[in-house]
Amino acid sequence: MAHIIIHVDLDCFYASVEKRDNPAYEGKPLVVGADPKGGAGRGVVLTASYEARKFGIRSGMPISRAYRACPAAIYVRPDFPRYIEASRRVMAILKPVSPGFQPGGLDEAYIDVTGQCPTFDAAGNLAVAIKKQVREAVGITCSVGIGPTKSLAKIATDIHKPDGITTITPETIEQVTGRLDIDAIPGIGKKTRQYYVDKGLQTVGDLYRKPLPDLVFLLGNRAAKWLYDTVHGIERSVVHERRGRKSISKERTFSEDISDYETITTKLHGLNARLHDAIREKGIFYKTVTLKIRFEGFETFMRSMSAARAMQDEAHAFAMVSAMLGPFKQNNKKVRLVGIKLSNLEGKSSSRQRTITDFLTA
Ligand code: TTP
Ligand code: MG
Repeated sequence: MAHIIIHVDLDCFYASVEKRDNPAYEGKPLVVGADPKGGAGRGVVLTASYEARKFGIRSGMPISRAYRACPAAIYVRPDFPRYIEASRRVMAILKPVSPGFQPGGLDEAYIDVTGQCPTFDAAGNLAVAIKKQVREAVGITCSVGIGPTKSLAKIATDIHKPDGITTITPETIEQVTGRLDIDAIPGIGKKTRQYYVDKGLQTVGDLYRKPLPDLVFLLGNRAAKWLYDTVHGIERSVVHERRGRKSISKERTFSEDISDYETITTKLHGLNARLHDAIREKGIFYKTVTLKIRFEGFETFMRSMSAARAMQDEAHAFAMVSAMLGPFKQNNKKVRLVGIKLSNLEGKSSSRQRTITDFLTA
C-alpha cells in the first residue's frame, strides 16, 4: 500500500522567531547571522526573511555580500536558546500525530500519516490543522508537503513557501514536479546539478520521462536507481519510528567528590525541576522515581519509589527523592554523582490522537 508522508518545514526559521519576538521587524528585510560591521564583517548569513531574499540574500552567503545587497536590512545575531525552545514546542505538536515521526534538525520533520489519514485529501486537512496549531501555539509559520515518500514530501514542501501546503500524489508526480529544476531534489547541490544538466537532465520532468535503462547508461547504476526511485515515488527510506521512551533522567557529576548533603540536596532539587520542565512540556506522566547516587570509588546505588497513579508532581517527586537520600547520609562517604530518573511513563498522546481523528471525520 502507498504511504502518505507529511513533511513540515518552518519558514525562514530563525528570522521567524526574531519577528515573533520583535514585532517592529515585521514586513522588513531581516538577516540573522554575523555582524556585518558596515560591510567589513566576517561570517555568514544563517537565514534571511523572505523580504531580504528579494535582495538575493541567502543562507550561507558571506555577511559582507548580504550587506552590499541590502545595507538597510535589519541584521541580528542568532539567539539559539530561543530557537531551540520554539523548535521543541513545534515538535511537541507534531510528534503525537503519529508514531511514525522523525525530526530532521530543528526546523523540519517527517510524519508518516498512512495510519491516520485514509486519503491524501485527509492528509491535506490534517496539514491545515497542523499549520494552525503551530501558528497559534508557537507564533510562527511553516510550510507542509505531502507525498507518497519522504523525498517527494520534502520536494512538495518547497513548492509553496512560505506558509504553503503542497500535495504530490502518485498520480500527480509529473504534473506537480515536472517543471522544477532538478536541484529541487534533496541531495542535488550546485555541482551535481551542473553534472546532470550537462547530460541533458535539467528538470525533474526530464528525469521522470527517462526509462531506467537510459538513466543507467547516462549516470551509472547507483545514481540512476536513486533518481529513478526518487522521482517515481518509490520508497527508499521509511519514516523512522522512535520506540516509546521508557524513562527520562538527568544526572550530575561533581567536579570534586563532596560530602555536604545540603549541596547534594540543592543539586537534586535542580535536577528534579529541570526534569519536570521537560515532562510538562512533553505531556509525560510517570509513576516511578529513581535516585541514583555514586560514591567515591565508583560504588553506585539506585533506589526507587512508585506512586499509585501516574503523576507529574514536582513537589511529590522531590519528597520521594529526599526520602530515598536520607539513609545514605549515614555512611560518611563522599559523593561523586547524583541523578534522578522518572520511569513507568504514560503520555497524553492518546487524547491528542483523538482530537485529530475527530477533526478528520468532522
Ligand atoms: P532551512 O529550512 O534551510 O531554512 P529556513 O527555515 O531559514 O528557510 P525556509 O523558509 O527556506 O525553510 O534552515 C533552517 C534553519 O537552519 C535556518 O533558519 C537557519 C539554519 N541554517 C543555518 O544555520 N545554516 C545554513 O546554511 C542553513 C541552510 C540553515
Ligand atoms: Mg525552514
